[in-house]
Amino acid sequence: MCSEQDIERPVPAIEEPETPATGEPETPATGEPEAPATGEPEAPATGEAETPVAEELAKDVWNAVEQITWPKVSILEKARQSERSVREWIDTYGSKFEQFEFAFNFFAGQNRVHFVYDAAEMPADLWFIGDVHGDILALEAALSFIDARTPDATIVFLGDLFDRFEYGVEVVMRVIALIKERPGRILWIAGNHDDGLFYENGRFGSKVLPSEFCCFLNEHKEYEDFGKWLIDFCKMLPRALFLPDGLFVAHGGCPSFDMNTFAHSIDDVKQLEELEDEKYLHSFIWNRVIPDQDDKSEPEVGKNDLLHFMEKMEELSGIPVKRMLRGHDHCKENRHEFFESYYPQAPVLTLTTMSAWYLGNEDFPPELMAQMRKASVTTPAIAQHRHGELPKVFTLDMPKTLVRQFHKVEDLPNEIHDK
Ligand SMILES: [Mn+2]
Repeated sequence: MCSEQDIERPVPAIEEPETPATGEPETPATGEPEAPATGEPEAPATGEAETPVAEELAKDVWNAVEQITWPKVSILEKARQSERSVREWIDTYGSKFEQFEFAFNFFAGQNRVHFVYDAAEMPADLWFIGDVHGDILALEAALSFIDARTPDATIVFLGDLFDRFEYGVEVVMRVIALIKERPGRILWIAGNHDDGLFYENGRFGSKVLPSEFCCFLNEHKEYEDFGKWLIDFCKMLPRALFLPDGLFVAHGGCPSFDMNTFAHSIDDVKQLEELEDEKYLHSFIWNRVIPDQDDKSEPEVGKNDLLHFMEKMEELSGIPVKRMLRGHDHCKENRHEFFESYYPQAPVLTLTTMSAWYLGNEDFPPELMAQMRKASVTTPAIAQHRHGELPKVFTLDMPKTLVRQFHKVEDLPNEIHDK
Protein backbone atom coordinates (compact mmCIF):
# COMPACT_ATOMS: atom_id res chain seq x y z
CA MET A 1 0.00 0.00 0.00
CA CYS A 2 1.03 3.55 -0.34
CA SER A 3 2.91 5.15 2.42
CA GLU A 4 5.04 8.20 2.89
CA GLN A 5 2.22 10.29 4.17
CA ASP A 6 2.39 13.82 5.33
CA ILE A 7 0.84 15.13 8.40
CA GLU A 8 -0.47 18.48 9.19
CA ARG A 9 1.46 20.25 11.86
CA PRO A 10 1.33 20.44 14.93
CA VAL A 11 1.92 16.73 14.89
CA PRO A 12 5.63 17.00 14.74
CA ALA A 13 7.71 13.99 14.73
CA ILE A 14 7.27 11.24 12.27
CA GLU A 15 4.87 11.97 9.69
CA GLU A 16 6.33 10.72 6.58
CA PRO A 17 6.33 7.09 6.14
CA GLU A 18 8.50 7.13 3.17
CA THR A 19 10.15 5.19 5.89
CA PRO A 20 11.09 2.21 3.97
CA ALA A 21 11.63 -0.12 6.78
CA THR A 22 8.83 -2.18 7.92
CA GLY A 23 5.21 -1.73 7.30
CA GLU A 24 5.72 -1.87 3.62
CA PRO A 25 3.17 -2.59 1.03
CA GLU A 26 1.10 -5.51 1.82
CA THR A 27 -0.47 -4.33 -1.33
CA PRO A 28 -0.02 -5.22 -4.83
CA ALA A 29 0.62 -1.86 -6.29
CA THR A 30 2.92 -3.21 -8.86
CA GLY A 31 4.25 -5.89 -10.99
CA GLU A 32 1.06 -7.80 -10.72
CA PRO A 33 -1.49 -7.41 -13.40
CA GLU A 34 -3.87 -7.05 -10.53
CA ALA A 35 -6.95 -7.68 -12.45
CA PRO A 36 -9.48 -6.47 -10.02
CA ALA A 37 -11.10 -9.72 -9.29
CA THR A 38 -14.25 -8.79 -11.07
CA GLY A 39 -13.42 -8.70 -14.69
CA GLU A 40 -14.55 -5.13 -14.66
CA PRO A 41 -14.35 -3.00 -17.71
CA GLU A 42 -12.49 -0.58 -15.50
CA ALA A 43 -9.86 -3.18 -15.05
CA PRO A 44 -6.69 -1.34 -14.31
CA ALA A 45 -4.72 -1.51 -17.40
CA THR A 46 -1.33 -2.09 -15.96
CA GLY A 47 -1.37 -5.71 -16.84
CA GLU A 48 1.28 -7.76 -18.50
CA ALA A 49 0.29 -6.68 -21.95
CA GLU A 50 0.92 -3.03 -21.23
CA THR A 51 4.16 -3.23 -19.33
CA PRO A 52 6.61 -4.15 -22.08
CA VAL A 53 5.28 -1.36 -24.23
CA ALA A 54 5.74 1.15 -21.45
CA GLU A 55 9.25 -0.03 -20.74
CA GLU A 56 10.22 0.07 -24.38
CA LEU A 57 8.98 3.59 -24.78
CA ALA A 58 10.59 4.76 -21.58
CA LYS A 59 13.87 3.30 -22.72
CA ASP A 60 13.66 5.11 -26.06
CA VAL A 61 13.24 8.40 -24.33
CA TRP A 62 15.96 7.80 -21.83
CA ASN A 63 18.49 6.59 -24.34
CA ALA A 64 18.10 9.92 -26.02
CA VAL A 65 18.55 11.80 -22.79
CA GLU A 66 21.62 9.80 -21.85
CA GLN A 67 23.43 11.02 -24.93
CA ILE A 68 23.71 14.37 -23.26
CA THR A 69 27.10 14.28 -21.64
CA TRP A 70 25.94 15.78 -18.38
CA PRO A 71 22.17 15.83 -18.25
CA LYS A 72 22.03 17.34 -14.80
CA VAL A 73 23.57 20.56 -16.09
CA SER A 74 21.22 20.89 -19.01
CA ILE A 75 18.18 20.06 -16.91
CA LEU A 76 19.08 22.67 -14.33
CA GLU A 77 19.82 25.18 -17.08
CA LYS A 78 16.34 24.62 -18.45
CA ALA A 79 14.96 25.34 -14.99
CA ARG A 80 16.95 28.56 -14.80
CA GLN A 81 15.58 29.67 -18.17
CA SER A 82 12.12 28.93 -16.84
CA GLU A 83 12.83 31.05 -13.80
CA ARG A 84 13.84 34.01 -15.96
CA SER A 85 10.65 33.65 -17.93
CA VAL A 86 8.51 33.37 -14.79
CA ARG A 87 10.17 36.42 -13.23
CA GLU A 88 9.49 38.37 -16.42
CA TRP A 89 5.86 37.37 -16.23
CA ILE A 90 5.62 38.43 -12.60
CA ASP A 91 7.28 41.77 -13.38
CA THR A 92 4.65 42.38 -16.03
CA TYR A 93 1.49 40.99 -14.47
CA GLY A 94 2.14 40.71 -10.75
CA SER A 95 -0.78 38.80 -9.28
CA LYS A 96 -3.10 38.98 -12.27
CA PHE A 97 -3.37 35.22 -12.35
CA GLU A 98 -6.33 35.42 -14.69
CA GLN A 99 -3.69 36.07 -17.37
CA PHE A 100 -2.77 32.41 -17.17
CA GLU A 101 -4.68 30.15 -19.52
CA PHE A 102 -4.95 26.82 -17.79
CA ALA A 103 -6.28 23.64 -19.35
CA PHE A 104 -10.03 22.97 -19.37
CA ASN A 105 -10.78 26.69 -19.47
CA PHE A 106 -9.94 27.08 -15.84
CA PHE A 107 -9.11 30.68 -14.99
CA ALA A 108 -8.09 32.28 -11.73
CA GLY A 109 -11.06 33.70 -9.91
CA GLN A 110 -13.35 30.86 -10.90
CA ASN A 111 -14.71 28.19 -8.64
CA ARG A 112 -11.88 25.97 -7.53
CA VAL A 113 -13.99 22.87 -7.86
CA HIS A 114 -13.99 22.67 -11.62
CA PHE A 115 -16.52 20.76 -13.72
CA VAL A 116 -15.96 19.98 -17.39
CA TYR A 117 -19.36 19.15 -18.82
CA ASP A 118 -18.73 19.09 -22.53
CA ALA A 119 -16.93 16.12 -24.07
CA ALA A 120 -15.77 18.50 -26.79
CA GLU A 121 -13.53 20.14 -24.18
CA MET A 122 -11.60 16.91 -23.74
CA PRO A 123 -8.15 17.07 -25.34
CA ALA A 124 -7.08 14.29 -27.67
CA ASP A 125 -4.09 13.54 -25.45
CA LEU A 126 -4.33 14.00 -21.72
CA TRP A 127 -1.68 13.00 -19.19
CA PHE A 128 -1.40 13.13 -15.42
CA ILE A 129 1.72 13.69 -13.32
CA GLY A 130 1.53 12.79 -9.62
CA ASP A 131 3.45 14.18 -6.62
CA VAL A 132 6.83 15.45 -7.82
CA HIS A 133 8.11 17.00 -4.55
CA GLY A 134 11.12 18.82 -5.91
CA ASP A 135 12.34 15.91 -8.03
CA ILE A 136 13.30 17.80 -11.18
CA LEU A 137 14.68 14.62 -12.73
CA ALA A 138 11.35 12.83 -12.46
CA LEU A 139 9.58 15.87 -13.87
CA GLU A 140 11.88 16.02 -16.89
CA ALA A 141 11.55 12.27 -17.40
CA ALA A 142 7.78 12.61 -17.40
CA LEU A 143 7.77 15.60 -19.76
CA SER A 144 10.14 14.09 -22.28
CA PHE A 145 8.20 10.84 -22.27
CA ILE A 146 4.92 12.64 -22.83
CA ASP A 147 6.26 15.09 -25.42
CA ALA A 148 7.92 12.32 -27.42
CA ARG A 149 4.62 10.48 -27.74
CA THR A 150 2.11 13.30 -27.85
CA PRO A 151 3.66 16.71 -28.54
CA ASP A 152 0.41 18.64 -28.09
CA ALA A 153 -0.67 16.88 -24.93
CA THR A 154 -2.57 18.45 -22.09
CA ILE A 155 -0.93 17.74 -18.73
CA VAL A 156 -2.58 17.83 -15.32
CA PHE A 157 -0.38 17.95 -12.21
CA LEU A 158 -1.91 16.33 -9.15
CA GLY A 159 -0.14 18.70 -6.75
CA ASP A 160 2.74 18.66 -4.25
CA LEU A 161 5.43 20.09 -6.50
CA PHE A 162 7.90 20.97 -3.72
CA ASP A 163 9.32 19.76 -0.36
CA ARG A 164 11.32 16.58 0.20
CA PHE A 165 13.73 16.70 -2.71
CA GLU A 166 16.12 19.57 -3.19
CA TYR A 167 14.91 20.98 -6.53
CA GLY A 168 11.64 22.50 -5.35
CA VAL A 169 12.22 25.90 -6.84
CA GLU A 170 13.37 24.40 -10.14
CA VAL A 171 10.24 22.25 -10.39
CA VAL A 172 7.92 25.12 -9.53
CA MET A 173 9.58 27.48 -12.02
CA ARG A 174 9.50 24.85 -14.74
CA VAL A 175 5.81 24.14 -14.23
CA ILE A 176 4.78 27.79 -14.07
CA ALA A 177 6.80 28.46 -17.23
CA LEU A 178 5.00 25.53 -18.87
CA ILE A 179 1.65 27.08 -18.05
CA LYS A 180 2.85 30.19 -19.83
CA GLU A 181 4.51 28.41 -22.78
CA ARG A 182 1.65 25.99 -23.38
CA PRO A 183 -1.48 28.08 -22.98
CA GLY A 184 -4.58 26.03 -22.28
CA ARG A 185 -2.65 22.78 -21.94
CA ILE A 186 -1.45 22.67 -18.31
CA LEU A 187 -3.41 22.41 -15.09
CA TRP A 188 -1.97 22.28 -11.58
CA ILE A 189 -4.36 20.93 -8.95
CA ALA A 190 -3.28 22.04 -5.49
CA GLY A 191 -1.68 19.52 -3.13
CA ASN A 192 -1.35 19.81 0.64
CA HIS A 193 2.24 21.03 0.42
CA ASP A 194 1.21 23.70 -2.08
CA ASP A 195 -1.71 24.69 0.13
CA GLY A 196 0.36 24.44 3.32
CA LEU A 197 2.92 27.14 2.45
CA PHE A 198 2.41 30.45 4.29
CA TYR A 199 4.22 33.66 5.18
CA GLU A 200 3.88 35.10 8.66
CA ASN A 201 5.89 37.59 10.71
CA GLY A 202 8.53 37.87 8.02
CA ARG A 203 9.10 34.12 7.70
CA PHE A 204 7.88 31.37 5.43
CA GLY A 205 6.34 28.37 7.10
CA SER A 206 4.34 25.29 6.20
CA LYS A 207 1.37 23.49 7.67
CA VAL A 208 2.93 20.17 6.76
CA LEU A 209 6.17 18.30 7.25
CA PRO A 210 8.61 17.84 5.70
CA SER A 211 8.87 21.42 4.52
CA GLU A 212 12.31 21.97 3.04
CA PHE A 213 10.91 24.46 0.56
CA CYS A 214 9.93 27.06 3.16
CA CYS A 215 13.42 26.69 4.67
CA PHE A 216 14.87 27.32 1.22
CA LEU A 217 12.74 30.46 0.84
CA ASN A 218 13.83 31.70 4.26
CA GLU A 219 17.48 31.13 3.47
CA HIS A 220 17.37 32.75 0.02
CA LYS A 221 16.16 36.32 0.30
CA GLU A 222 16.21 36.69 -3.48
CA TYR A 223 13.21 34.34 -3.54
CA GLU A 224 11.21 36.15 -0.87
CA ASP A 225 8.97 38.07 -3.28
CA PHE A 226 8.55 35.03 -5.46
CA GLY A 227 7.60 32.93 -2.43
CA LYS A 228 4.87 35.39 -1.46
CA TRP A 229 3.63 35.46 -5.04
CA LEU A 230 3.57 31.65 -5.08
CA ILE A 231 1.43 31.48 -1.95
CA ASP A 232 -1.21 33.64 -3.67
CA PHE A 233 -0.84 31.65 -6.85
CA CYS A 234 -1.49 28.37 -4.99
CA LYS A 235 -4.60 29.83 -3.35
CA MET A 236 -6.34 30.21 -6.69
CA LEU A 237 -5.43 26.78 -8.07
CA PRO A 238 -8.22 24.27 -8.58
CA ARG A 239 -8.90 21.76 -5.80
CA ALA A 240 -10.89 19.21 -7.75
CA LEU A 241 -11.57 18.44 -11.39
CA PHE A 242 -14.52 16.51 -12.79
CA LEU A 243 -14.20 15.28 -16.37
CA PRO A 244 -17.21 14.50 -18.55
CA ASP A 245 -16.40 10.78 -18.81
CA GLY A 246 -16.69 10.40 -15.03
CA LEU A 247 -13.11 10.79 -13.83
CA PHE A 248 -12.79 12.77 -10.61
CA VAL A 249 -9.32 14.17 -9.93
CA ALA A 250 -8.05 15.64 -6.65
CA HIS A 251 -4.83 15.54 -4.69
CA GLY A 252 -6.01 13.65 -1.64
CA GLY A 253 -9.64 12.78 -1.15
CA CYS A 254 -13.13 14.19 -0.88
CA PRO A 255 -15.63 15.14 1.81
CA SER A 256 -16.31 12.19 4.07
CA PHE A 257 -18.27 11.27 7.18
CA ASP A 258 -18.37 14.05 9.75
CA MET A 259 -18.18 12.80 13.34
CA ASN A 260 -19.47 16.11 14.68
CA THR A 261 -22.77 15.97 12.88
CA PHE A 262 -22.73 12.21 12.41
CA ALA A 263 -23.55 12.60 8.76
CA HIS A 264 -21.86 12.96 5.41
CA SER A 265 -21.03 16.65 5.19
CA ILE A 266 -21.65 16.55 1.46
CA ASP A 267 -25.36 15.88 2.11
CA ASP A 268 -25.75 19.54 3.12
CA VAL A 269 -24.78 20.68 -0.36
CA LYS A 270 -27.70 21.72 -2.52
CA GLN A 271 -25.78 23.56 -5.23
CA LEU A 272 -22.32 23.01 -6.65
CA GLU A 273 -21.21 26.52 -5.71
CA GLU A 274 -21.44 25.48 -2.07
CA LEU A 275 -18.41 23.27 -2.65
CA GLU A 276 -16.36 26.48 -2.55
CA ASP A 277 -16.81 26.47 1.22
CA GLU A 278 -13.36 26.15 2.79
CA LYS A 279 -14.20 22.86 4.52
CA TYR A 280 -14.90 21.13 1.20
CA LEU A 281 -11.94 22.68 -0.59
CA HIS A 282 -9.76 21.50 2.28
CA SER A 283 -11.10 17.96 2.04
CA PHE A 284 -10.04 17.49 -1.60
CA ILE A 285 -6.48 18.44 -0.73
CA TRP A 286 -5.96 17.02 2.75
CA ASN A 287 -8.32 14.08 3.16
CA ARG A 288 -7.00 10.66 2.36
CA VAL A 289 -8.72 7.83 0.54
CA ILE A 290 -7.84 4.62 2.39
CA PRO A 291 -7.93 1.21 0.75
CA ASP A 292 -9.60 -1.74 2.47
CA GLN A 293 -11.90 0.42 4.56
CA ASP A 294 -15.52 0.80 3.62
CA ASP A 295 -16.53 3.53 6.03
CA LYS A 296 -14.30 6.17 7.51
CA SER A 297 -14.67 9.56 9.11
CA GLU A 298 -12.78 12.73 8.22
CA PRO A 299 -10.00 13.18 7.36
CA GLU A 300 -10.05 9.71 5.91
CA VAL A 301 -12.28 8.41 3.16
CA GLY A 302 -13.40 4.81 2.75
CA LYS A 303 -14.93 3.09 -0.23
CA ASN A 304 -18.53 3.77 0.78
CA ASP A 305 -17.68 7.40 1.55
CA LEU A 306 -16.19 7.89 -1.89
CA LEU A 307 -19.11 6.15 -3.51
CA HIS A 308 -21.52 8.33 -1.58
CA PHE A 309 -19.65 11.45 -2.64
CA MET A 310 -19.54 10.44 -6.29
CA GLU A 311 -23.25 9.68 -6.34
CA LYS A 312 -23.95 13.07 -4.82
CA MET A 313 -21.76 14.76 -7.43
CA GLU A 314 -23.55 12.92 -10.19
CA GLU A 315 -26.90 14.03 -8.80
CA LEU A 316 -25.78 17.68 -8.60
CA SER A 317 -23.72 18.00 -11.78
CA GLY A 318 -25.25 15.47 -14.14
CA ILE A 319 -21.77 14.08 -14.80
CA PRO A 320 -21.71 10.33 -14.14
CA VAL A 321 -18.84 10.46 -11.64
CA LYS A 322 -17.46 6.92 -11.48
CA ARG A 323 -13.74 6.81 -10.63
CA MET A 324 -11.00 8.77 -8.96
CA LEU A 325 -7.38 9.72 -9.66
CA ARG A 326 -5.29 11.11 -6.82
CA GLY A 327 -1.76 11.73 -5.49
CA HIS A 328 -1.01 12.45 -1.80
CA ASP A 329 0.13 8.98 -0.74
CA HIS A 330 3.50 8.07 -2.14
CA CYS A 331 3.35 4.59 -3.48
CA LYS A 332 6.61 2.80 -3.14
CA GLU A 333 6.22 0.00 -5.61
CA ASN A 334 6.40 1.32 -9.13
CA ARG A 335 4.92 4.51 -7.76
CA HIS A 336 1.28 3.75 -8.31
CA GLU A 337 -1.48 1.77 -6.72
CA PHE A 338 -4.90 0.59 -7.75
CA PHE A 339 -7.25 0.15 -4.81
CA GLU A 340 -8.50 -3.32 -5.63
CA SER A 341 -11.02 -3.30 -2.84
CA TYR A 342 -12.79 -0.34 -4.44
CA TYR A 343 -13.73 -2.25 -7.56
CA PRO A 344 -16.04 -2.32 -9.27
CA GLN A 345 -18.08 0.57 -7.89
CA ALA A 346 -15.45 3.19 -7.18
CA PRO A 347 -12.07 2.50 -8.81
CA VAL A 348 -9.21 4.59 -7.46
CA LEU A 349 -5.71 5.12 -8.81
CA THR A 350 -2.95 6.77 -6.77
CA LEU A 351 -0.03 8.16 -8.73
CA THR A 352 3.46 9.21 -7.60
CA THR A 353 6.03 10.77 -9.93
CA MET A 354 9.35 10.57 -8.09
CA SER A 355 12.59 8.86 -9.12
CA ALA A 356 13.87 7.98 -5.66
CA TRP A 357 12.44 6.74 -2.42
CA TYR A 358 12.56 9.46 0.17
CA LEU A 359 15.83 10.84 1.47
CA GLY A 360 14.69 12.16 4.81
CA ASN A 361 14.40 15.46 6.58
CA GLU A 362 16.70 17.12 9.03
CA ASP A 363 13.82 17.68 11.41
CA PHE A 364 13.52 14.01 12.13
CA PRO A 365 15.09 12.40 15.15
CA PRO A 366 18.56 11.09 14.25
CA GLU A 367 17.66 7.44 14.60
CA LEU A 368 14.83 7.83 12.14
CA MET A 369 16.97 9.94 9.84
CA ALA A 370 19.52 7.18 9.65
CA GLN A 371 16.79 4.89 8.44
CA MET A 372 15.39 7.37 5.99
CA ARG A 373 18.73 8.24 4.44
CA LYS A 374 18.67 4.81 2.90
CA ALA A 375 16.80 5.92 -0.14
CA SER A 376 16.73 3.87 -3.28
CA VAL A 377 15.99 4.36 -6.94
CA THR A 378 12.35 4.11 -7.97
CA THR A 379 10.44 4.42 -11.23
CA PRO A 380 8.30 7.53 -11.45
CA ALA A 381 4.79 6.81 -12.68
CA ILE A 382 2.64 8.92 -14.95
CA ALA A 383 -0.73 8.13 -16.47
CA GLN A 384 -2.60 8.72 -19.69
CA HIS A 385 -6.31 9.39 -19.77
CA ARG A 386 -8.58 6.78 -21.29
CA HIS A 387 -12.21 7.47 -21.93
CA GLY A 388 -14.50 5.86 -19.37
CA GLU A 389 -11.71 4.04 -17.53
CA LEU A 390 -9.02 4.76 -15.02
CA PRO A 391 -5.97 6.30 -16.69
CA LYS A 392 -3.31 3.96 -18.06
CA VAL A 393 -0.10 3.91 -16.02
CA PHE A 394 3.41 4.19 -17.45
CA THR A 395 6.38 3.64 -15.18
CA LEU A 396 9.51 5.43 -16.35
CA ASP A 397 12.42 3.14 -15.97
CA MET A 398 15.56 5.24 -16.03
CA PRO A 399 19.23 4.48 -15.44
CA LYS A 400 20.29 4.36 -11.82
CA THR A 401 23.38 6.38 -12.66
CA LEU A 402 21.19 9.25 -13.77
CA VAL A 403 19.15 9.14 -10.58
CA ARG A 404 22.36 9.07 -8.55
CA GLN A 405 23.50 12.28 -10.22
CA PHE A 406 20.49 14.02 -8.75
CA HIS A 407 19.77 12.36 -5.45
CA LYS A 408 21.84 11.03 -2.61
CA VAL A 409 20.75 7.54 -3.26
CA GLU A 410 21.77 4.57 -1.18
CA ASP A 411 20.63 1.10 -1.88
CA LEU A 412 18.40 -0.55 0.63
CA PRO A 413 19.12 -4.08 1.64
CA ASN A 414 17.25 -6.38 -0.70
CA GLU A 415 14.93 -7.72 1.92
CA ILE A 416 13.56 -4.22 2.35
CA HIS A 417 13.78 -2.98 -1.17
CA ASP A 418 12.36 -5.98 -2.90
CA LYS A 419 9.14 -6.19 -1.02
MN1 LIG B 1 2.78 14.41 -1.33
